[in-house]
Amino acid sequence: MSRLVVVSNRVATPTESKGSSGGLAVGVFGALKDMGGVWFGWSGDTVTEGASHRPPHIVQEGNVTFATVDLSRRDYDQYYKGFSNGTLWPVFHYRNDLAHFDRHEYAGYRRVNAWLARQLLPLLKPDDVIWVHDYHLIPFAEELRLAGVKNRIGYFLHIPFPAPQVILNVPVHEELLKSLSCYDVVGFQTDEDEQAFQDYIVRHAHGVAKGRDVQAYGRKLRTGVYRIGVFPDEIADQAARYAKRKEVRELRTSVENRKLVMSVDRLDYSKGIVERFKAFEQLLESSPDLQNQVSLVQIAPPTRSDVATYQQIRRTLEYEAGRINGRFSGLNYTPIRYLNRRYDRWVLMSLFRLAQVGFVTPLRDGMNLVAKEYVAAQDPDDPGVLVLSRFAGAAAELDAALIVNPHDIAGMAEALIRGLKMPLDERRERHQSMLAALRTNDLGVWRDTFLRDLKASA
Ligand code: GDG
Repeated sequence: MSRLVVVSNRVATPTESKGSSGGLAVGVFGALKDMGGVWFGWSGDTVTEGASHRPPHIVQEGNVTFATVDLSRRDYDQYYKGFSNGTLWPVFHYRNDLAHFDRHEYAGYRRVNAWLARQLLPLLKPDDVIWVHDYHLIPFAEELRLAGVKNRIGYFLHIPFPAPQVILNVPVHEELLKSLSCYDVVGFQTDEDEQAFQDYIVRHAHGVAKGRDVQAYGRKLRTGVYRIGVFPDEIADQAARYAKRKEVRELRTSVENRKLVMSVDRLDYSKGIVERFKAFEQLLESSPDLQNQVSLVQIAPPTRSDVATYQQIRRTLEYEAGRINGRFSGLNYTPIRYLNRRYDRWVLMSLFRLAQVGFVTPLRDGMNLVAKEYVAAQDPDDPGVLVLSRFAGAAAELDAALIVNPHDIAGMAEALIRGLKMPLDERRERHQSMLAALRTNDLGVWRDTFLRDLKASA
């Protein structure tokens, strides 16, 4: 039987994979345990130039090998901070205004991909199935192919694939798309993403796309839509089990009898947090009966904080939270609780269950797992309401949410009010429908369908 080799920018630790953090790491580790194999990628550490080119650090956990490498400061600056997060992330989220392009960074991105591929070679066996994840590693398969690797190699893009007109802004778009064609299966979160990729192939690469079969740059590949999910029963169990713990009791006591709107995001400009704060302000302004009666808890652990655009969004949010709280706070009331720190997963799931509204309004998002986690964490007898951006991949499945346009501040405020006042019957009906969608397409289905297609390819 073939082994599975997973390649991602960051590799979860064995402890994270076994359940303490939940989510994606646990899902991927499940497949690795079933098939045996290797999880390969960056350790998360940067070291001096000379020390960075050491062979992978190996940790064995049963039949799974965790193999990680360190990056030099220059690799990190060019590959991770530069081209991945300064060019690809903003452009793929339709934010050309926040993107920059630097040839040296792109050269570093390619150099690190080539180097990572060479590090993986000695760990590979001929019939291993290789599954590469996300925008940091677009050229990875091309580098393996150049080294003579004939294995099946699949790629899953966790973020949106933008319309061709948008990706044309990246000066090296052709090289990137040519690199993608070296995979056997390229997977996307939504139909729109898959369509955008195929449109590029047909219009700009003189390729052919028939159904899921694509021919371009002298290669044949398949595309597919694999909507990433969660394990809803595990989340429900966690959310209910920890309801009596200190952190959860503290929040419940501190909000007294007020209603709670809950948001959790990595601190990122793609998540629409500024617009969300303004919508909450509008709700307070337009509904005096809700003033002092409802709080927004926004958990936003900082990420990529050495990238200038992330420093800017952080300043803007601090300003907006301060301004709105200055306007509407009372001696015993803070409308927006803005928390720049990371919480344990069980705390988040328990807080989701306490909240009457889950407020998830990204400007663009590949899927958005928080939306799914919020739904899964609800008490089915008395569930909260999800207010969800139409630009989250999750909106395709969670159409029983209150779907909003995150640029429409007044529309979001109205949806919040509707959510806060929604009768129990309607809440239950919407929740049941969304939970059914989560169950049909859970994290296991995502993983198994992708791997089934990859194994059947070539
Ligand atoms: C990318 C795509 C796609 C957040 N804060 C804390 C914490 N989290 C957890 C959430 C959730 C995960 O992080 C975030 O996942 P999202 O899907 O919401 O967003 P991205 O991080 O941008 O993920 C996205 C995803 O990949 C998967 O394909 O859906 O579109 O952008 O699980 O709960 N977890 C803990 N503490 C926190 O403070 N423990």
